Amino acid sequence: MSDLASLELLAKTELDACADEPTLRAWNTKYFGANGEVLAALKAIGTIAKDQRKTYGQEANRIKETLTQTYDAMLSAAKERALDASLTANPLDITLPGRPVQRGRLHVATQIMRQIYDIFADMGFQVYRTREVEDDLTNFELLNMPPHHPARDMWDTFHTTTPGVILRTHTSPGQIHVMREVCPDPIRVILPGMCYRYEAITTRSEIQFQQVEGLVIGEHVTMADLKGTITAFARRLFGQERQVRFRSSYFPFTEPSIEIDIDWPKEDPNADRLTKGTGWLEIMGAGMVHPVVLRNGGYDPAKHSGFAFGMGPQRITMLKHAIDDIRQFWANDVRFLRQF
Ligand code: FA5
Repeated sequence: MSDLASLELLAKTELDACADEPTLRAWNTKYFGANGEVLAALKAIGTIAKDQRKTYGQEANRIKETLTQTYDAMLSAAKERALDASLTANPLDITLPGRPVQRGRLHVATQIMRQIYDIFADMGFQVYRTREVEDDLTNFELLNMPPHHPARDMWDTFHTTTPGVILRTHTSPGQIHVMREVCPDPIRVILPGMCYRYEAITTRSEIQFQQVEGLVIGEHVTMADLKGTITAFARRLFGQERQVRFRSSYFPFTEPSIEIDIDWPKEDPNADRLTKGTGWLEIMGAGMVHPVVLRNGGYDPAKHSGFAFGMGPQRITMLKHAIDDIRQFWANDVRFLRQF
């Protein structure tokens, strides 16, 4: 028992002398580590003669409790002192403004696509996505362009090593997919996505660009519906005061075919360049779905009619934001992208 008393006295004296965290931890190892002296005293309980064991055990545990409590209190006080000292030595000014965080934003192409989706969604159109890798049959033949049809020259094509498998040159083959899926029900969809053309890259033409196709099929769908839809779209995107002009044109998959222009404000210093002096600017091709295409999609042209249109959102964005080079869209230059 006197051993325990002198152990406590010694341990307590040494503990009181500890001034910081390292000396405290060293003390703890000495008395409570794997070979610690207090721990050894506790382990010895079993070896004490039976009649003294109870008193010895109680005393050993009391010493352990008292020392542990004092140690814990001294350790947290030492940590606090160290923190205070370091804050005084290296003062931290928490009133300084933080470093600005770089924030991302939507790519300008995504922004315009979402605007287009919103406008057509308000008119009851759904978004229908189809494949970018197509076959010759769907990209051309089923759209009324048999092999060697001269209209194929309008679409220079990337071919894969598998014969007949190509990258789609426009979103129009999506018309066939959606028609075959939902026929004979009516259709009101837009078909957005990437297209690929083996063309010389210029400031207005890329080999990879987006298109948004539109397709409406039902009974009694007329050219008036096409004109009304496109006029409403153009005015929402470009401004209510815009004039919309419909010009006759040619596409193999529509009959009649048209091209759609909007007037461009003469005050705009770029007006002459953009409109080649005419004051009108083309925004898309369109027309009434050709009877051959309707039939290829499963519809009976005697009962159903429809209209389709196809636009290039990159060209439309160039107009909206006076961007003079289409290559900027995929060049990943943040100085360009940050402007939108
Ligand atoms: C077509 O691709 C037709 N499929 C559009 C269509 C759909 C007509 C449905 C009738 C009915 P075009 O080749 O003109 O047509 O392309 C449509 C739009 O895609 C163009 O007005 C232009 O905005 C965009 N576009 C075409 N080629 C490129 C290119 N190389 N780079 C960027 N945009 C392009």
